[in-house]
This record gives sequence, structure tokens and C-alpha cells, in this order.
Amino acid sequence: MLVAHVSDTHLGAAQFGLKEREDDCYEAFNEVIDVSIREGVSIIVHSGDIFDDPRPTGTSLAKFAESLQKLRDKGIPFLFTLGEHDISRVSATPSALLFEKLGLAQYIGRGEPKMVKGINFVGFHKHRKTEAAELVKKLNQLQTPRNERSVLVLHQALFEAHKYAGEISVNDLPRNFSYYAMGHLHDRFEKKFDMLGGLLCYPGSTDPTGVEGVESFEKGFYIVDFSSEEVSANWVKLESTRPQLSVEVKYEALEEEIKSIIASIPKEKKKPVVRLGISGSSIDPAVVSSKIRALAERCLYCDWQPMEKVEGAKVISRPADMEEEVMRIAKELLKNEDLAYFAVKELLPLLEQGKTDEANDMLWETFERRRFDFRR
Ligand SMILES: [Mn+2]
Repeated sequence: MLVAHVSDTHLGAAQFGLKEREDDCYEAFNEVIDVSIREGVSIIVHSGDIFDDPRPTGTSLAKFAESLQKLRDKGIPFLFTLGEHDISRVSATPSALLFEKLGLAQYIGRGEPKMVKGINFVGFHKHRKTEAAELVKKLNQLQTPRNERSVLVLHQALFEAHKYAGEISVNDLPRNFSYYAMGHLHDRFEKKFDMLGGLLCYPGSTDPTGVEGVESFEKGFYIVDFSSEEVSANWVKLESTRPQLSVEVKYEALEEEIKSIIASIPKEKKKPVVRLGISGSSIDPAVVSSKIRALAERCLYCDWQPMEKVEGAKVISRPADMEEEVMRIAKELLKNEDLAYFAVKELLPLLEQGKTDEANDMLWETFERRRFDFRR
């Protein structure tokens, strides 16, 4: 009995606003579906962030529907929970629930166990950091099944998997599940914790979205085998992933460096996304443009940034990803990665929306739980 576990498909995301990058997301999801069917998977479970936006476009909805129809025709149930990208901050019906109504998918984020093909699935939708205590309470109340195959589905970051993004801890999870199908973290993570009954896995996102920046990625999903007592998971790498690389090059040696980058581009893959950080003095943009032309022609997207030094913090003068850049500067100025993450990723989004009460609560909670040690 095989179950595919996928997460963070972010359908509709378009890195750099490019149509090709939006199509990459659909293609990645399609590959997951096709490989699952080919490998004889019986159930597919999605751990949230199906869509990139709580108000997905017609194209994303249609692409998702097509994949679900393919599964329905093969008799493969699709189970899902919701991530923060699927849930609008204003209370409204999440778009993904439409597919439950149409009978194409089963929502398992309500904390109610659902038996599907002999496996007991139970999940919760995303709980934000301020709702973490509430989620932990619900997790404690879960009747954890013994002597049966069971899967817990969550869209939360564990401290043990990500020091900075963590919302709950492994100790908060019920013990007896045979598999923990996690979502939210975009990098793959897999571990058998002693205190948990079965394996815990984050498959990561199926295609890099804007927040991940430009890097070399391996993206994929899990095929989990429930046929023996000990559940095992096999990570499947996606072949359709577009190569991305971020390289620091020297202005003086630009020509040779460009040549070696071109030589390293895999021919059998999609055209890559390339970001160059150019170091050196008196960088002439016109010279750079002409020297990188040959490379740009072989790329879907190619940009460059001079690496400059400004007032203590090293600032890239033309950041293509503002979020990434703000985070980098915060780290450099606060001299503490935990604090920078807290300020930029947790506090700032609330303040941007004028949610001062929530921001205040968060500060108190942080203080009371002694999350940061300021005596250092
Ligand atoms: Mn996500």
C-alpha cells in the first residue's frame, strides 16, 4: 500500500512574474500526479499551500481540477489540508474547499479522523504562530490510534526542523501515528524521532517560489510504503525542475567566468534562471550587459547585481527579491539571526497590515516564553 505525500505546490506562483515559471509549478504538480499513478500509489495526501494565493487565478484552479480528475479516473483519493497561502486572513471559504464540494478531493484539516483504504488520516489546517497554543491543545485531545495504520497531516514548522521558522515542537505531537505528513517548510526534511511512532517528513515545495531566492534546488515528494509494520518513505526527485543558479563573479574576470557558467548549463534541461553577483570596483553596467549577453540568451531569466559596501551592511544595489534582501540586511544590522527572523518574518507582516494588537500579543508572548535571551 503506497501513499504519495506532497506539499507546498503553490500553484499560480510565478517567480519574476514570468509565465514560464508559473507553468513550471503546474508541470511539477503534474509530474507528481503522473509518477504517483505510474508507481501504483493508492492515495495522495497534500500537506497544504496548494495554491500560492488565497484567491487563485482561473488558470491555477483549472490546472488543479485537471490533475484531480486524472486521479479520480484512476480511483486515487486526494486528501489535503490547508496552508497559510490557501487561507485568506479575512474569514472566507478557502478556494481549495470547492474541490471537496465537487467530490474531487477530501479535506482532512478539521481534526476529524477519516478512514481511507484502511489508513486513518487526521489533520489540521495551518495555525498561525499566535494560535500555536490552541493547536497544541487540539493535538493533545486527539485520540491517537494504536495498532492501526495512521497518518497525521499538518502544515506547521517544527523547531526541530527549522530553528527560526519553528511554531511547535516534536513534543507537542501525538505519539502513535505511523507517519507524520508535514508541510510548510520548503526544504526537504526527514527524521525518525525516538518519541514518535513513525517517520516524520517534509517533502518541501515542488518548485521554488519567490521566497526561496535563486539557488540550486532538488525538488520532489515522498512515496510512503505502508505494507510492512515499519513505514518507510522514498523521496522522489522531480525531473521537470528548472535549473537555477546564483553565482558570485569578479568584474575583472567576467568574460572567462561567463564562459564557464555557459559550459555548466545542462543541455537536456529547461533554460535556467541565473543570478550573478558581480564584485569589483567601477563596474560599468554597459560593459556587464554586453559581456553577459551570450549567457542571457541561454537563460530563461538572467540578472546581475553589483556587490557594494554601504554603511556597515553590504547592500546589493538592485535587489530582485526584496524580501530576501530585507532579511539579509536585518541579520547584518541586528547581529542575531533569531531576532532578524522574528522582526522581518513575524512582526513586520502584522505591522504592515496595521495589526498592532496582534503584534503586541506576539511581543508579550515572545517575552513571556523567554524566546530570546537579551543578557548575552
Ligand atoms: Mn509554502
